[in-house]
Amino acid sequence: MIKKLANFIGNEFIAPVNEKYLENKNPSNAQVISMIPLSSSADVNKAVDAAKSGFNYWRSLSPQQRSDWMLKLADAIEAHKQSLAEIESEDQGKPVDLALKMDMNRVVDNFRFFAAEILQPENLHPEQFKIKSDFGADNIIVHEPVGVAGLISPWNLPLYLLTWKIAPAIAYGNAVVCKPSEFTSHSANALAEIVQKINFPKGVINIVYGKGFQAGQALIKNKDVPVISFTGGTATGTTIAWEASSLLKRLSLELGGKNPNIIFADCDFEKALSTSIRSSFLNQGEICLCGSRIYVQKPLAQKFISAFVEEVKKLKVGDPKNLETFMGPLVSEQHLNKVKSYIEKAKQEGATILTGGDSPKLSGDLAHGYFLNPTVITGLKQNSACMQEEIFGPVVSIAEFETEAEAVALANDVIYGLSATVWSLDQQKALRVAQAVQAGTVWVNGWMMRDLRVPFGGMKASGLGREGGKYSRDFYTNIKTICIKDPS
Ligand code: TXE
Repeated sequence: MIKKLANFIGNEFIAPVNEKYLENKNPSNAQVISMIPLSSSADVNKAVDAAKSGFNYWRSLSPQQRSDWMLKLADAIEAHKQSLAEIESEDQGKPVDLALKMDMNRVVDNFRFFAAEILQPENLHPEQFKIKSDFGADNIIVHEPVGVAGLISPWNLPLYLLTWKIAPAIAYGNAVVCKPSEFTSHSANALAEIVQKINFPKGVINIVYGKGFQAGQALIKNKDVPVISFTGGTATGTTIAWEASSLLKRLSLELGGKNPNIIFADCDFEKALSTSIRSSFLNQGEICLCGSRIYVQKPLAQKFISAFVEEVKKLKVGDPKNLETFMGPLVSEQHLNKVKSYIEKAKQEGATILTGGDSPKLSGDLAHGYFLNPTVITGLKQNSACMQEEIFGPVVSIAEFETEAEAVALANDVIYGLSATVWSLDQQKALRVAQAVQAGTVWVNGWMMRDLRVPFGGMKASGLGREGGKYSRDFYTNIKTICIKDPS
C-alpha cells in the first residue's frame, strides 16, 4: 500500500499546492512505499504563516505550560515507540531494534530534557541572577524567543536529529517549520500524527516535505524565519551558509565528519575492539560521529587488525526486522553507489580490502535491497580519497602509527573536525591527545556517550555553532540585557 504524505501545517495535513510528489522506496527491497510531497515556496510560506500565528499563542504560555505540553508529547511518543521504530527502520534501513533503542529513546529524551531545562532557575527567574555594576545599576540578562525557526534535517538519524532541533526551539518559546530529508520523511509524518492526536497547540510544529533545493531553499529564503538549524553534508551546509549570511540569519550547521579512532598500545584491548566495531558500523556506518579512520599504535597493530577483521566478519547484514541483524541496507541506491565508488577508488590505488567491499547474497525481495557488507581497508595513502573524504557508509580504513605526535598529526590531517576517539589507559596522554586533536567532541575510552547538557558541534569543515543544554538556549533565543539604574 503506497502512502501519500501531506505537509503538516497548522495541525492539518495539507497536499502540496503543485500536487507534485516524489517516489520513496523501502531500501530493504527497493519497492515504492510512499509518495513524498515535492513542496515549493508556496507550501513553505503557508507553513511559516501558520508558525507565526502558532508562535503568538505559544510564546504567551509560561515555561511551565510549555514544559507540560512537551512532556505530554514525550509520553505520547514513548507510547508509540515500537511503531515509530518500525516506521523509521522501513524508511531508513536501520535495524528495528537499533531504531527503538537508539533513535526513539533519544527522541523521547530530547523532549524531556528540554522540558526540564526551561524550568531551571536561571531560565525561570533571570532577575535572580542579575549582575550589579559599579555605576549603581542592575543588569538582567533575558532570553527571548526569536519567532519561527527553520529546521532542516538529514536521513541518517531522521527523527532523532529532527527532534534534537524541535525540542529546544519550542522549549524556548519558538514555533518551527521543519524540512526533513526527502529520503526519510516517514517518521516526521508519524510525529505529526501524534502532535495532531494530542491536540498540541496549533501551528507550533509544522513540517514541509520535499527536495532541498526547492522546499529547503524556500525555508532559508523566507524573511520571517530568522534562525536556521541544519544537519547534513558539508557541501550543502556551505551553500546554505552563503545564502543565509546574506540575509543575516542565525545559523547552526552540523556537517560531515571523517573522525579518527586513535588506539594506543596501552589501551583496554577488549573495550577498544568491541567499541570500535560499533563506532565503525553502527547504523550502517551512516552516523556523522562514526570513527571511519582507525589508527593503531604499531606494537598492537597486527593483533588488533586481525581481531577486528574477525569480529567484523561475524556481523549480520540482512533484514532489519530480524533481531540478530546488525546492519540493514544503506538508505538509497544512490548512496550505495556512492559508497561503492570509494571502495573501487581504494582498489585502484592498490589498497587492500581485508573484508567486505561486496554485497551479501540475500534471498527473496531482500535481493533487491541496498545492502553492503562491512568493509575494512588498509594500505591507503593518507592523502587518498578514502582517507580524506566522508564516505558515510560501512567502510573504515586502518593504518598504523608509532608516536603520540604522529597520531595527532594523522588525526588532524583532514578538512573535518567533528569528533574523535582516543583509547589509552594513560589518562595524561589521553587528555594531551584529546586537547591536540581538532574536533568538537573527543571521547576517551568510549564512544557516543552523550550528556545533552554539553555543547555539540564541529570545527573546520564539520560545521558552525554548538547545540545542547544552554548552548541551544543561546541559539534559539535573542539574548537581551536590561540595565536598571538604581533610582537612589
Ligand atoms: O545530505 P544533504 P545528503 C553527509 C554524508 C552524505 C552527504 C550528503 O556524507 O553522503 O552529507 O547526504 C536538505 N538548501 N551527511 O544528500 O544534501 C536536504 O533535503 C536547503 C552527514 O542526505 O546535506 C536534507 O533535508 N536544504 C550528515 C538536508 O538538507 C537543502 C548527515 C540534508 O541533505 C539543500 C547526512 C539546499 N540547497 C549526510 N540541499 C551529518 N552530519 O550527520 C539539501 N538540503
